[in-house]
Amino acid sequence: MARRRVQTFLLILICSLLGLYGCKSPASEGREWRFALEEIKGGVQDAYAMRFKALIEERSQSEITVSVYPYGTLGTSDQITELVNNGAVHFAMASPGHLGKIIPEVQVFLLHFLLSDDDNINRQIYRELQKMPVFKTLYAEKGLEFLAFYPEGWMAWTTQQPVRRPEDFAGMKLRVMTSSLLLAAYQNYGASPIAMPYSEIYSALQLKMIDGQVNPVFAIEEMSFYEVTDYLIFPRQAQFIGSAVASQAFFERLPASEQQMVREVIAQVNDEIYDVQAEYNRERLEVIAERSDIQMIKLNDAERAAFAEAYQPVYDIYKNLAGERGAALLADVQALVARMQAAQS
Ligand code: 6CS
Repeated sequence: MARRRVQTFLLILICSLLGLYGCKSPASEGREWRFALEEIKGGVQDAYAMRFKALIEERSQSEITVSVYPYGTLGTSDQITELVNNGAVHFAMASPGHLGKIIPEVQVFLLHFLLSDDDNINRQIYRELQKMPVFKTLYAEKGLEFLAFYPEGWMAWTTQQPVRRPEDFAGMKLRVMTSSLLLAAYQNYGASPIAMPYSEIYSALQLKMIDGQVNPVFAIEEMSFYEVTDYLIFPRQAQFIGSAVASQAFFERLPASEQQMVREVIAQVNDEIYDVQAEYNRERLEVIAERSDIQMIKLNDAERAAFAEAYQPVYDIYKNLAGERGAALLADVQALVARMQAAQS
C-alpha cells in the first residue's frame, strides 16, 4: 500500500514536470485535453480515443486538441484512475475489473453468465445501460464523470492446461484483474487466482509464476499472451466491459456547450466501437491461429452449463461486496436482459 502511494506520488510528480498536471481553468489550458488508456497503441481503447480525438478536434475546429496516452506511458489502471480523479488527465478508460476496488457496484459487469449469448441483444443492452442514472451517481462519488460503457469482446482463458469443467481449474494460478469479485469468482471455480497489473502478465506467464490469464482475443494477440500459453479457451461467460470517464472537476468547469459536445461525441464513438471491437477480435484470432499452434477449445452448451451452475454462489458474493445498491443494480440489469431477450423472441 505504502509502495503504491509512493509510486502514485512519483507519477504525479513526473506528470507535473511534464506539464500534465495542474488546476488551470479549461480556457487557460491551451485547450489540450489529455486521454489516458489502459491498453497499448492499436487496441480497442486506442481506436476509441483516436476517434474521440478526431471528432472533438473537428467539431471544435482544432481549438481543442486531444492527446492520447496509451498504456505504458502513465502507469497502471489504478494509477490512471487516480490521475483522472486528480485532474492530471482529463479523460481516461476505467474498466470495472480494476475500478471495482473503489466502486464495488460496478463489478456487476464482471459477473459470468449475466448477459445474453446473443451479441445483437447485448448490443442493445449496452445502449440501455448507458441510460441508468445510478452510474452517474456511483462514479461522481469518486470524483469521476461517467461517460459510457462499451464492450471489448468475450473474455477468453489462455492457460497451460485444457479447461473444460470447473474442476479443471483446481489449483490453477490464474491472473485476473485487480477486483475482489474476480478473485472470489475464480476461487469459487477452484482456481488460485492472482490479481496483477496488465503489464506484468506476459513475464509472469513466461516465468511460470502463473498458469493462465483471462482477456479478450484482441488483447491476447497484441500483448502476445498466446506465445506463452498452450490453450485458448472460449467459455462465453462474460464480455470485457470498459468505461470511459472524465475528471469530474474538469468536466464541471466546462461550458455547457462543450459538455454537450463531449456527450454527443462519446455517444457516437460508443456506437461505432461495437463493430470495431468485433472486427479486432475476429481478425486477431486469425493472427493467433497463423502465428502459433495454440489449441483452441470452444466450450459446448453442456460444458458452459456446468460453469454457469458452479458460478451461482458468486451472485451472492457480489451482493455482499456491493451492498444494497449493488443488489438493486444487479436486479435491474437482470430485468433489462430478460426484457431485451423477450423482445427478440
Ligand atoms: O486485463 C487487464 O488488466 C486489461 N485488459 C484489457 C483488455 N484492457 C484493459 C485492462 O486493464
